[in-house]
Amino acid sequence: MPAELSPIDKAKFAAARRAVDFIQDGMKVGLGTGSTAAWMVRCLAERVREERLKIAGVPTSTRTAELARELGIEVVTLDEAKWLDVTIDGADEFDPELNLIKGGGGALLQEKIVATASDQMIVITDAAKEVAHLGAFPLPVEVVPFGWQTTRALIEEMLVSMDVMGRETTLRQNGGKPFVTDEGNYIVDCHLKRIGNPRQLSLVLNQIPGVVENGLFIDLCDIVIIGGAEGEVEVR
Ligand code: ABF
Repeated sequence: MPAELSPIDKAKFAAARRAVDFIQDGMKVGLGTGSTAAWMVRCLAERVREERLKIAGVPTSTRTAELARELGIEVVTLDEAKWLDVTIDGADEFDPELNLIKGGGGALLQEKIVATASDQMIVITDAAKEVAHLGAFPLPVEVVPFGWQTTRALIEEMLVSMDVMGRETTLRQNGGKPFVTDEGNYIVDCHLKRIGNPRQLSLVLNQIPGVVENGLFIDLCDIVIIGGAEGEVEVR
């Protein structure tokens, strides 16, 4: 573990390093997005180099693809890989059922597609992401730019009848302009505070015309690895 890391980065590194132990030679691996996933890519690249592992990596964002290539990991498309042995990714929140909120980094669409096309999903995280109920972290909802204000209004109208504590939505900005995802879409962040029924909310959100995908990952995470500031890890 690099000596100069902050406590939170030590926790992220510890979780990322432990997750890489699950990787075996010849695997096809989904490479997540975010700072914790970036540590995982670095640790995986070290194993590939030292053990001459043959790994095919499928990135979940352009920034992860760039990092993986820079570090010497073979990058392939999901269609070339067809199906993955495992995806390792971060999360913004996880609950006792290992359901997640993801998308704080804006990569939720590729992340959910890649995680779904994997035999196993391992989430690498730190204790601050653990919640009793999802929702304190604003739920990202990816929408097409066409008519996004109407889509946002339809989301808010739908939220009125949902089991949530908050119903405010905001268009994610990037330097005074709308944040644009790798697919050229926008993100509406839903400030729900507490989500009573994540499974129902995820299904209903994706029925709204203009909504591409939402950041609720239901029944996708198989293992969560929680890193600690002293370098310890808990695997659940
Ligand atoms: C990514 O990991 C995103 O879905 C999520 O927002 C992020 C968590 O970021 P970090 O690891 O930097 O806390 O998969």
